Amino acid sequence: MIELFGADYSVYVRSARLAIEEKGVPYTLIPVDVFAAEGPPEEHLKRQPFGKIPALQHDDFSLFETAAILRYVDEAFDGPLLQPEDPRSRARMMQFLSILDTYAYRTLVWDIFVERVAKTRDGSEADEARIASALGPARTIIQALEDLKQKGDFLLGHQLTLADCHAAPMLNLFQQSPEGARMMESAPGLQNWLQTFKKRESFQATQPGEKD
Ligand SMILES: N[C@@H](CCC(=O)N[C@@H](CS)C(=O)NCC(=O)O)C(=O)O
Repeated sequence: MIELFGADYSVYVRSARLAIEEKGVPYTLIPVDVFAAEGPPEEHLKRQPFGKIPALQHDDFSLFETAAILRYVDEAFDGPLLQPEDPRSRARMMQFLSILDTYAYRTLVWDIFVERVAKTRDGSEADEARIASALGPARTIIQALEDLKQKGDFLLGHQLTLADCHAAPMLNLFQQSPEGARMMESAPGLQNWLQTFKKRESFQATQPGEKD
């Protein structure tokens, strides 16, 4: 049985959960609050020394870093293959994962979604300068993802892969901001893909509770 430590509102936790759900592997989500005022719990720092979520435990095997978790889940369990076999498609999948980690997460989620949507919901004021300076980089990210998106229901065409599991949570939050919604309209391939992906059972089963 897989134990996944994290919170349902985290995009990284949701990526891992999407892959686990798509594989059809049983798992338990064990709540960890890394944003607690006193900092991440001590026992979590033993699992994830950087204080981030998720972390995975499978029998005596512990693992952190979402890209590694995604690959492990695909390779260690039966179920549909979530990685292409052909080297070029596999490389494209890794390219999506890397773009999402390196460029998209901070810009789309923290600089735009958190500022415009999450903070406002909590009654705080958005940092307009931070949002404004993120819009150019966000355009580059969305255009790059749109250019890489293959024809078909999934990012890589006709096979659901780890790239879909990793991209959907981030782009879903980004699209909740008016800036994100407008930018996604200019990337019809990506927008249609997200609308289709959001209807999947795995996406429904991993909806966050109260907080995003
Ligand atoms: N490189 C990590 C990043 C994970 C990450 O940034 N998770 C966020 C939640 S979505 C987190 O734990 N943030 C806590 C913090 O930055 O203090 C991974 O791939 O797992």
